[in-house]
Amino acid sequence: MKFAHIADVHLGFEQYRLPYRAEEFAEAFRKAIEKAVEGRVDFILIAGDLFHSSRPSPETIKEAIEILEIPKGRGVPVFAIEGNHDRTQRKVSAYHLLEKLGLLNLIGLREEKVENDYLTSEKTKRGWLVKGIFEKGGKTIEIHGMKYMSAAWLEKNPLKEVFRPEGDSILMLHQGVRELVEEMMGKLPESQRDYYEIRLGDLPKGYLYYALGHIHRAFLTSYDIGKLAYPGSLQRWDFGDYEMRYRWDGRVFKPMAGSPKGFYIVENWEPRFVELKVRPFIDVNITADPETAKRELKSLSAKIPGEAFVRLDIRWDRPYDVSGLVEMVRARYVYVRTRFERKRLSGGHGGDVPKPEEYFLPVELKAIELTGEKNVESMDDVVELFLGEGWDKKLSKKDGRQEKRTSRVVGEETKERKTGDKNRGENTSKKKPVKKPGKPSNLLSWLGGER
Ligand SMILES: [Mn+2]
Repeated sequence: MKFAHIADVHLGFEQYRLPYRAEEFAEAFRKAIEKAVEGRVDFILIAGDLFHSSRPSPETIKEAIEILEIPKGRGVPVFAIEGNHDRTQRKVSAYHLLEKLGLLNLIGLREEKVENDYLTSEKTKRGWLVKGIFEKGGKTIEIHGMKYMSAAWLEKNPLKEVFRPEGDSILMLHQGVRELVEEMMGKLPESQRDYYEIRLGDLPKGYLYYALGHIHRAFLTSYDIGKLAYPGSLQRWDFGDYEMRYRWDGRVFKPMAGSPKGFYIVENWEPRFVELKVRPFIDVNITADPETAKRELKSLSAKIPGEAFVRLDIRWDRPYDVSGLVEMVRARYVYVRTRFERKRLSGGHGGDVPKPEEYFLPVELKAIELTGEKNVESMDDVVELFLGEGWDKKLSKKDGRQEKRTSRVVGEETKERKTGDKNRGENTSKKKPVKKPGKPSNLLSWLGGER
């Protein structure tokens, strides 16, 4: 028994608003499907985010159809779940369309019972649980799973109550698992709830393979008696998902390889990573004076392939003109990020971290406190805070604030484009002036900005 496990394809994603990146995402998917079929897999799993959006364009759908016709033509079934990017709250998603065309089989909770060669349904109190089935040589494999679910839903419906392994089975989910995310990205603060919905122990035991999606970096581990894998996205997702990072250490650029892109082919429950050659993303981190930066970038440039996307991540304590630096790098696309970094205090690590009071007005701090704890009931208080009486008084300390704000603006991202279309980089750091609503009737225009 042999199968492919693909995830986070993101068809239709015009990364950095470059239409040709969407074509490259599709190309990676075509390559993965071709490699899977050439590798003579029995079936293919797509663990969510096949599309970048829940409403893919006709062009994107056409692309998906053309690529999924490859396994269909070879009699290789595809089993899929919807991800957070492409699930829909409506009844019918693009996946249902593809299913109707016989291009894939959709796994998960559904309102209608589905029975065919590859799907079977079980009545549960949450609706029909539609499962994949694959038979070969007198052996049957069950494929369980469902679309991306929110942390709130999963709290009310523990996975262990929804899924139970039956014989040799696979569990396919599109979720972040806290422990694994932390292993990949380091310890997360409690406030970073966006990266995961479940903990490792929430996964039901007894499955032979946990086919996960959602985390865009390849990751393989074991869980209970099975293997657990995230294939990661097929194309590089951003500059944190680099092929190579060069970090300036004060003397030289230290190279650091990132993770490969691709998917898994699993044979007899043993996953093997199949790497795809995709556009290189190079992340250059530099803290140096302009002259040094220019000189060193010039020599580093020889190591950067012409087709690469490059980020120049510049930390400075005093801004300087970066256009000279951008010219040093010969690459398809150059993205500049500048960050303000105060000179470290003498002696070792952990420079001086500014206090929130230096950045925010008391009224803003109060709003942060009220909303920070996911305390939705306090929303009325926040509205009252900003719209209630005594606004002028709440805006006091204005002078101190003006000055501190500057450093916050400098710290924000700026983009620059070397090639590609016109620079549409809006200056996001420009703050709209805070308006005080005169009468309640002005509330909407105040919240939505003026026409
Ligand atoms: Mn994704």
